[in-house]
Amino acid sequence: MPHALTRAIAAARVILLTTPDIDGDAVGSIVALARAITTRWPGRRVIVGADEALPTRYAFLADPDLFQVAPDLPDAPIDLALVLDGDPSRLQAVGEAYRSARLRGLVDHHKSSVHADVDIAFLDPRCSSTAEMVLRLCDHWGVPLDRPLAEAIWAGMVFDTSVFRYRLTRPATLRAAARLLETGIDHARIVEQVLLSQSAAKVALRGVMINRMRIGADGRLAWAALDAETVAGTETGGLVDDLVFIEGVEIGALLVDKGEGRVKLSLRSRGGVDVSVLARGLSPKGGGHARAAGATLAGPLEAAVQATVVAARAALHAPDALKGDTPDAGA
Ligand SMILES: [Mn+2]
Repeated sequence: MPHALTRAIAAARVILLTTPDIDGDAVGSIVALARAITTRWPGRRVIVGADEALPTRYAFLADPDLFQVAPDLPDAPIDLALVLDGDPSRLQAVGEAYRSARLRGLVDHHKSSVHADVDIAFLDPRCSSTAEMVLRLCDHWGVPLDRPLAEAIWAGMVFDTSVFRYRLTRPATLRAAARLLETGIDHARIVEQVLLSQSAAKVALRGVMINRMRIGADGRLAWAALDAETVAGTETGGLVDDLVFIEGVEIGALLVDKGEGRVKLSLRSRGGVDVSVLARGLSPKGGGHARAAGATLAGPLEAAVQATVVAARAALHAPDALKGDTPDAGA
């Protein structure tokens, strides 16, 4: 167990929790860890900072004021900064607060996380979600599993496993899930809130994506590109899943023009290709899991599409070269 992390939290007065991507696992993990820390060590001040505001979908998990948007963070010297569910190198404005901390740590289940800028790492790439790792911390610290804690951890687990569909769902994951349900949480409502419920704009965007989808590499690659004008600020999380679950397709790739010369690439795999290696090959900060990964590429959109398709075709033709150490792992 992470004794160094426990000692660092016990010794800190002001603790910053942050993440590079505000998704269901990141929010669930942060909310749960903040609660666990203040329960176990009353008097600790926990600041939650991120590069974006908390999406309204997750508002039911946290006081909206809990998540503060960098650089507008409280002006307090940070003793310990922890990044959850992602790589510290991908922090943007909040990275300055992270680096200002006396001690820096990482709690993560991504296998491609880089350990630069990290003093203490609690990593478990076999874990289905960072939230599941936070539950282990709660147990280690003797923090009782109450309903608010269980709701936050459940949100993270169901988000990252897509309700226990993916390979990283292990017996331990389901045992942990059973304990969460035993607290009496409204598990179905949380699944609806974090995964199923979508804006009308996103459903319409899915239609556009499917219309623009291209299939290549003998039916093994599906990709689509969405320009900034079409996306118009609509959230695109999870759309890429529609591309990979097509019969015969092994890699799904969605490219979204974020403006200012940046293109967000989301990759999914269900064949032998480790897309975290593919993402890393396309951008030094790219990465993720064997079956779900991403990267930010340089624009214009057409150039990013071209680079992605070329790299994905190469990966499909030489899958051994891109296989990770644990081909069975992946989100
Ligand atoms: Mn995660």
